[in-house]
Amino acid sequence: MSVTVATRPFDGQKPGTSGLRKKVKVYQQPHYAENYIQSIFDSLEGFAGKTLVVGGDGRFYNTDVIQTAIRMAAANGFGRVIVGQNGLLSTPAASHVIRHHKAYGGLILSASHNPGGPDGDFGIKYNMGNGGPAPEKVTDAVFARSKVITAYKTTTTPDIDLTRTGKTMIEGMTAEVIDPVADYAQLMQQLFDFDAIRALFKSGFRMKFDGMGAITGPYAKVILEGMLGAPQGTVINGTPLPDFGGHHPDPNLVHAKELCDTVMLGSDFDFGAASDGDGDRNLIVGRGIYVTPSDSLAIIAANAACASGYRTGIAGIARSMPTSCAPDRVAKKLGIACYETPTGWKFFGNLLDAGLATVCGEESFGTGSNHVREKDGLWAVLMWLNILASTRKSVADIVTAHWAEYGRNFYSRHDYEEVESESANRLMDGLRANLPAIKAAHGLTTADDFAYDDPVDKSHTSSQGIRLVFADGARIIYRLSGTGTAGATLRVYLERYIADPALHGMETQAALQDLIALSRSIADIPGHTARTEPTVIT
Ligand code: VG1
Ligand code: CO
Repeated sequence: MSVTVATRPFDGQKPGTSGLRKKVKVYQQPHYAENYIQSIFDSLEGFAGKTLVVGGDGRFYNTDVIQTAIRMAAANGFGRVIVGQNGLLSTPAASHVIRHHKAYGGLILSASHNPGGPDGDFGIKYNMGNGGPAPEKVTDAVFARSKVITAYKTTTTPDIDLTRTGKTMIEGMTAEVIDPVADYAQLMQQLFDFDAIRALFKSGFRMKFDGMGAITGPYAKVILEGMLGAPQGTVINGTPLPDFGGHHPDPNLVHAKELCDTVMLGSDFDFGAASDGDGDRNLIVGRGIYVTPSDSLAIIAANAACASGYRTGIAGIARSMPTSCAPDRVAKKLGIACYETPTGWKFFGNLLDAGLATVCGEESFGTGSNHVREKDGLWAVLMWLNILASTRKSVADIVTAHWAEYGRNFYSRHDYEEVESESANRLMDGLRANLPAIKAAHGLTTADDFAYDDPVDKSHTSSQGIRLVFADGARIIYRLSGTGTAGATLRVYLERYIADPALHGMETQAALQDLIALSRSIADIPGHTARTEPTVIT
C-alpha cells in the first residue's frame, strides 16, 4: 500500500561536489534519507512509468537506503527500478546502466573515497538520463525543496530480495535485480583490444590491482582475471566490504601505500593500479614510477588511438581547472580544443553530450571518456593496459618519452584536512580580497577566483578556486573541498612546467619547493590554520 508520511525539513541537505555526503549517523536519523530522496523526486518531472537505476558501493547502510529508495520510487510512480545484485553498482557502471537501459535517471549511493562503516560516511547522488551527475540547476532545486518539504511517499511493502537476479512487483512497479558487472564488462570489450591485452598477460606481464575492499573488486576480477587471463591473485582486496576492510578507499600514494611499495619499489610487477570506494577513480603506477593523474590524462589523450574504441581520434580534451596543463600541450599538438572546467564531473557532461570532448580528467585520480558520463577507474586501467599492449613499452618509458616530447608539468596537491571551517573561510576571503595586491607583488599574469561559462548551456558558475598564475606559467591554486563531512579541507594545487629533459628526473616536491613556500606565505596558512605542514600530499 502507498502511504504519505509527514516530515519536517533537515538543515544542510545541500549537495556538494558530488551528491549529499554526511556521516552515517546523520543519515540514520529517521526520515533523513527519505526527505532527500523525495526532494530529488519533487525536483524532477515526467518520470511516471519510467525507469530508475539504483545501486551503491556496498558501504555500511547501502542496502537499507536501497530498500527505502525502491519503496519510494514505487510510491512516486516510477514504472521500473533496475538495481544491482546485492545493491552493488560502481559509479561508472551505474552511469552505463542508465544509458544502456534508457532509464530516466539513477540514484547512486556512495561517499566515494570517504571512509565507510558505522562511524564513516554515506552519500546519495542523483544522475540524469545521460548517465551523468545532475547539473547545478537540478541540485539547487533539490536543496531548495529540502528546505520546505512536509511529506514523502513510500509503500508498506517488505524489503525485496537483492541477493538474486530477477523481477519483483511492488505496487505496480517492477523491481529488477541485475548482474552489476555484465553490461559494463561488455562495454569495455567494445572499447579496448582484449586480444592484445590477453597476449600481453600471456607474455608474462604482471600487474596488481588493489580493489581497496570496495566496489571495483568484482568488476576487476571478472574483467582482468576472467576475460583477460591475468593470473589469479592479480586483484587484491577484491571483496566489497561494508567498512572497506578498514581501508580508506582513496587510491593515492598515501592510502594505497602497500600497492605502491610493491610495484614501484619492487621488481616483480610491471604495472599497478587501484580504484576508490565507488570505482570512479584510478591510480596508475609502474616499476619505479608513479603517474600523476594529470600526466595520465595527457598520455591517454596522446595514445588513445591504440584502443579500438578511439582509433579514429579524439574530438577534444577537458580537464578541471586545478588539473595540470599537461593535457593542454597534447591538445595543441593534436589541433583539438582543451576545455578547462570547475572541479566535479558534472561539468564535463555537456561537453561530452555535445561531442566537444572525448576524454576528460581531474587531478584527483579521475579519468574517463564519452563512453559514460562519470569518471571511470577500470576504464583508465584498461586504457593503460591497451597502450602497454600495443607499444610493448614499460610505464616508465612511456612517461619519460612523453615528457621528452612535451616537457614535464611537475605537479602536487597539498591537503590541509579537517581545519576549522571559519578559519578556512577567512583564509579564502583574505586571498579574494587581496588579489590585486598579490598579483602586483609577484608579477602574476592572473590572480582571480575561477569562474566558468558552459559553452553548451551558457550557465555561469563562479567562486571555483583562487588561481595564481606566474609569468612562467607556474600555478598555485586554492580551493575548499566540497566532499568532506568534518570541518573544512583546504586544497592547495602546485604546478611548474619544465621543458628541459635534463631536469625531468627531479623529485617533485623539490622541483616545487619555492612554490610550496610561497603557497604557505601568500595565504598565511600557518596563521589561519595553525598548521605548518599539510596532512596529505599527493
Ligand atoms: C573531490 C575532488 C574532485 C572530485 C570529487 C568527487 O572533490 O577534488 O576532483 O570530482 O572529489 O570525486 P573536492 O570538492 O573534495 O575537492 V569522488 O571519486 O569522491 O566522487
Ligand atoms: Co569516487
